[in-house]
Amino acid sequence: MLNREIETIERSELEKLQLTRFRFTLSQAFKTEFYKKRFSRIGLSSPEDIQQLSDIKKIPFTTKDDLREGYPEGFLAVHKDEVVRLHASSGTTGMPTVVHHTKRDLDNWTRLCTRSLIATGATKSDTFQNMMTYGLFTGGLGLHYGAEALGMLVIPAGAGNTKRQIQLMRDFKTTVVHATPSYLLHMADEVAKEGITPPKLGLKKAMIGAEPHSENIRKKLEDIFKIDAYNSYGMSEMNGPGVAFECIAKDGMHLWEDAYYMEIINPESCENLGEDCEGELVLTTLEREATPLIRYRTRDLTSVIAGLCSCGRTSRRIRRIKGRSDDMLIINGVNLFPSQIEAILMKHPEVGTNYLIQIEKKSSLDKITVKTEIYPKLFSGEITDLDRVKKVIHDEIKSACLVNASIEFHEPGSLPVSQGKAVRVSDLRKEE
Ligand code: DLL
Repeated sequence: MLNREIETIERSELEKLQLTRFRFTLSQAFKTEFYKKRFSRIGLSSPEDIQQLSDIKKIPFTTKDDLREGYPEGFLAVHKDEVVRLHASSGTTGMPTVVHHTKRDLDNWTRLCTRSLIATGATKSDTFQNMMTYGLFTGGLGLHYGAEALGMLVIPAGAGNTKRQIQLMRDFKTTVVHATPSYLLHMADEVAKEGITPPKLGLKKAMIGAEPHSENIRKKLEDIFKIDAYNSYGMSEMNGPGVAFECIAKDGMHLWEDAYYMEIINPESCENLGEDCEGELVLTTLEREATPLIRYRTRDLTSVIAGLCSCGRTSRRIRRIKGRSDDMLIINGVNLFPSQIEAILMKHPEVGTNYLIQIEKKSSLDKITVKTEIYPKLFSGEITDLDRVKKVIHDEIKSACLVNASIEFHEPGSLPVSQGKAVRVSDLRKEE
């Protein structure tokens, strides 16, 4: 059920609550090694030095590198006896980033996850199959506890083993799944291979997140499985899933502002941007005891949607994540986000569920190749048919992204699949 008191709170009341909670975050931050040093450098001696929310700008940003520097306990604000769990980032390079949680932190996170699920219309009568990785990655346990608290029947399937996933879905009549969009697309192919038409599985909803995906990917999934798919955004530094989530209106993700203070900045100049302006999302935890984070630069690019949502929730919404500011590719001087290519590919019914963007250096120029799986049954068998679709995709990419990409078609199942976050770019320039 919608928690009216908090989810439909008036803006002025919300801001009062945010200020009180931000002061709490500051008081916690004063107990950490990292912020103690940082605050003394900028002359902040007590949480009372912050009079209003906009004073937050007096505090420098916190970055992933800061978190790595603070590894393992530089951001810990409570006695170790109070810590009941830790999660660490899926970072593939350098030190991982770690977040400690008290019992209250976990309860708060669960509350946000339950709230998110409710916003999509899920109820205690649903059976929830969690196909995210369990472990240090937050995708597994976060929504797991949120779904249990809602009273759903939870199947902690974990990632991978697609045959077993299908078996579980059929035997226990799963109605809601939680997965990365790329895994769910892969699953659609496997379901078909088993001779089952995907809608026969009887799924109703999918919670999809943990990686960027386009609106056309959502539509494709909804169409294949005949379900409603909801975008779920979060990161381990901010607990995990349950930071922002789509509601039944599917018009942007409500960022839970009673738990996170958000800013959007220009990633280069770092100045704050207004609603509808695209920039980098910066988040401050407002409730966390064990690992307070202030002005954390997420690197994720989005914008705030102006106006209220038709669902009645007053938490502002952010647009689908366009990519990370550090994901941006520069192809012969032209800036390109993989999501732009994906949006074009997924418009075409002939294009299958998996693709890879490869970039190489050829006689000092960048060469980009878009490899995509296709459904051969959609072609008449005429080679000219294939060439026609390739040319249309090439021309659309040229006109929308200003790059000249070679388009390659591959058989379904021939491009690499990952069970977790999809790897969509292979930049071979870095290896030279
Ligand atoms: O991916 C937490 C999560 C799990 C979110 C399950 C949603 C569902 P990390 O591994 O720390 O945590 O990765 C966080 O993934 O900064 C974004 O760049 C990206 N990301 C997460 N959700 C989305 C989304 C989890 N819905 C990083 N759309 C974030 C686009 C997303 N990117």
